[in-house]
This record gives sequence, C-alpha cells and structure tokens, in this order.
Amino acid sequence: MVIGLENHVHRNPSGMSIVYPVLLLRVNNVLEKIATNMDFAKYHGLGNDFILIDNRLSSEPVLTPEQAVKLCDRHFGIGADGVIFALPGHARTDYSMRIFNADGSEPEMCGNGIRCLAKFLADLEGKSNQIEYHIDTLAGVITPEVKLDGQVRVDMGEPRLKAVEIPTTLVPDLEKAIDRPLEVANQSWAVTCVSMGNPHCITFVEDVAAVPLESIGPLFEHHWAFPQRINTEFIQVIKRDYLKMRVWERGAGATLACGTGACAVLVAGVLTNRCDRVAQIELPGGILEVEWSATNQRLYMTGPAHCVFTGKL
Ligand code: ZDP
Repeated sequence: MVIGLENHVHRNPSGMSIVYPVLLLRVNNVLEKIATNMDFAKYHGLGNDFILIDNRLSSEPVLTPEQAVKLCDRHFGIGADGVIFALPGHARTDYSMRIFNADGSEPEMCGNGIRCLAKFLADLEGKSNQIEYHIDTLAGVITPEVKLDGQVRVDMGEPRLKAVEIPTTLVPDLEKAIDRPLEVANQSWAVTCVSMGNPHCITFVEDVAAVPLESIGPLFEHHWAFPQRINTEFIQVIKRDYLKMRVWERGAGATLACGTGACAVLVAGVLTNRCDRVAQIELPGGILEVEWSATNQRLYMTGPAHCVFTGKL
C-alpha cells in the first residue's frame, strides 16, 4: 500500500542539488522506501568496495537492507561489499555513518568504509585541503583525516578485549580470549578475539596462501562461540613489522581488505608477542599501515580510498 511521497534533496559530487521522489510503501507491515533518480558513488579502499549514498538530509538510511543486498550483487546490481550512508551528525560530530553488509546485516563499524566515507564527504564538500571529520558510528566516534597525498589516516579508537565485548562464549565474560583453542573443521586453531566495535577472531598460520578460506571461513563466521557471528583473519608473520593477512568477513565473505580487521590483527600480534606496535599489513588488495599507540592505547590506520565512478539508481 502506498502511504506517501517524500521529496529528498541530494547534492552530487559537483555540488548540484537533485530532488528525487521517494515512494513510501507499506508491505507486510514493513515500511519500504523506493527512491528513484538517486545519486550514488562507488568507492574502494584496497579493493574493499562500497556504494556511497549522500544521506545528509535524513537521519534514517534512504535504502532498506533488502535494497542494499540487491545493489551489492555483482551480477544483478552495482556490485559492492557494502552500502554506506553519509547521515547528519550530532552535537559533537560532523556526520554519522551507517553501513549495510552485502547480506543486509548491519555492522557497527567499517575501517576501509570510513576512509571511503571521508573521501566521499571531502569530494561532496569540494575540499582539497587536509581535512578531519568526527563521525558517529554504532561503535562510537571515529575520526578520519584526509591527507594532502590522498591517503586517509583514521583514529580507530581503543580495542575491546573482554569476551562479553566481542562477544564470544569461548572464555568467561570478563576474560580475554588470547591464543585459545577453537575447534573448526576437525582442527584446533589458536584464536585471539578483538573487538574494534565489530567482532574479530584472529589466527596465526604458517602459510596464509594455503588456508582454504571459502570452505572454513563460513564455519568460523557461524561458530557457536560467536553469538553475533565474527570476522576472521588468517595471518602469516613475515617480520615483526610486516604481516600477511587474508580475511573472511561477516556478511560479506572473502574481501580484498578489512580495516577494522587489520587493526584487530595488530592488537592480537602485540598481545601474543608476535609483532611490534607499528606494522604494515599486506592484504590481497594492498598494504595498510597500522599503529597501536603505547601512550593512549588507540589504533591509527592509514590507507587509500578512491572514487571509481558515480551514477544514478
Ligand atoms: O563486521 C562486519 O560485519 C564487517 N563485514 C564490516 C565491514 C568491515 C570492513 N571490511 C572494514 O574495513 O573494517 C569494511
């Protein structure tokens, strides 16, 4: 049943305002918004790719999770690992970020995604100087800074380590899961669990290329020990300051990079004395620089973000 029509105004990257109608439908008692003629931009950070939507005029995403799933499809849609919405900020923030994974689930945070969002906002605002944004996310306020060389450095905040914060049932609620055995595919893996707002399970292996990611990734993701599911990182330590990583993401599968994952990996490497507090992390899509500050315990991640193309839905 059609219950109304709203006009939404969007500004495209060249600053032009576009008014597009949004039909409000109620189907099976669920409110659906179908937008037409809406601008989108496609960005990627090391091949971890996102559809960016200028949602600055409304505090709720203008697309539903179901629509996001369709847009993320690589054959029937635009193709992406997730859809990111740039929403208005609150008292102490410039903007807010919401994200839907390719399967329609909503993660708390997204490291590569927030770099893309910062670039998208700078492009929308026509800024070419160095610029810092304070962004509200479901994991708290995150601060990306677009540098003059185009790289984006993000203050990703402090890691959370208590089992209840991950969440995991692998150890009692207030304990940390560090190098703990986890049974997956009839094999025992030593895993360390770290939350960067979203949950990660890290395991160090001899040869990261030999990991059968497509078959064991889903078994980690849906393991009973992780009630909110989990992102899983397989890591090979090349040197104390250079790690090789492959990732199976919750709700998105094997992706080319994962920013929150790279931060969680550095924390796991330091806690188990496998690496230094500053390291380069090589992902299938390229290299991220990550630092876990010994002074304030916050993580700083630096990497690229690029616009691939813009279009209309
Ligand atoms: O936690 C999750 O469900 C992830 N799939 C969110 C996306 C994380 C991401 N790859 C990152 O870079 O942190 C975007």
